[in-house]
Amino acid sequence: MNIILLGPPGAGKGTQAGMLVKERDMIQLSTGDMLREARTSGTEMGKVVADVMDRGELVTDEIVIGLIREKLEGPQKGGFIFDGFPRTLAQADALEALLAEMGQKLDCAIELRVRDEVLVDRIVNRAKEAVAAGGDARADDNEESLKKRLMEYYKKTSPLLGYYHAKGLLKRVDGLASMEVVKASIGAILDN
Ligand code: B4P
Repeated sequence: MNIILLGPPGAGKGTQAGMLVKERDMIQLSTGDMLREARTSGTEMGKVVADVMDRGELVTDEIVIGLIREKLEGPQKGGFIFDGFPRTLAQADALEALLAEMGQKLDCAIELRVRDEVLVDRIVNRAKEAVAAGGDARADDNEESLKKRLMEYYKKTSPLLGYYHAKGLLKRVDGLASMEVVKASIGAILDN
């Protein structure tokens, strides 16, 4: 089974993907995590990625698709949870083509629906909690970057909702509920 978790920044894509892989034989592919790893690599690509992420913009399709392609060549287990990918129509087309090359397809795209005000609270809290725990907040977890990340989401990513709806693959979940309730709603979709 191959599924996508879609939603604005802070909707809980990473949180839910992390919870799902603990219970299901699936692999989480988070482009956010891959890019955060790339930015610490000290390479030229890593520097470009860091600049783009800190501004709250989307990294180029070319870089992101390249990272996903590499991961799809690795272990497959019972399928993939795409967390934060695709984020553009070009990425969605590339994913369909990559899965087709592997003789696979996408089973569903799950939208986590959360109001903007709640997203801001969650991201600001995540930054505070990271600092309280003695670490550093993510460089893009501040109100200014978040404003840009939301604009990018509505402009470039939200068209994917119509794209997957037209294919009959879109499912919606109330992302405002508690993490456990969201997890149960996603589980019910997957079990059907
Ligand atoms: P991501 O790493 O994908 O992260 P995200 O959008 O911030 O959030 P996510 O939805 O995963 O939120 P989380 O579960 O952590 O992207 C970061 C950046 O990477 C992007 O801005 C972009 O620059 C770049 N990027 C990534 N993928 C890309 C792509 N495909 N193309 C181009 N660029 C790309 O949850 C957030 C907080 O909410 C947490 O603190 C969590 O504890 C809390 N929370 C979650 N669910 C909750 C719930 N139900 N109730 C209460 N709190 C909850």
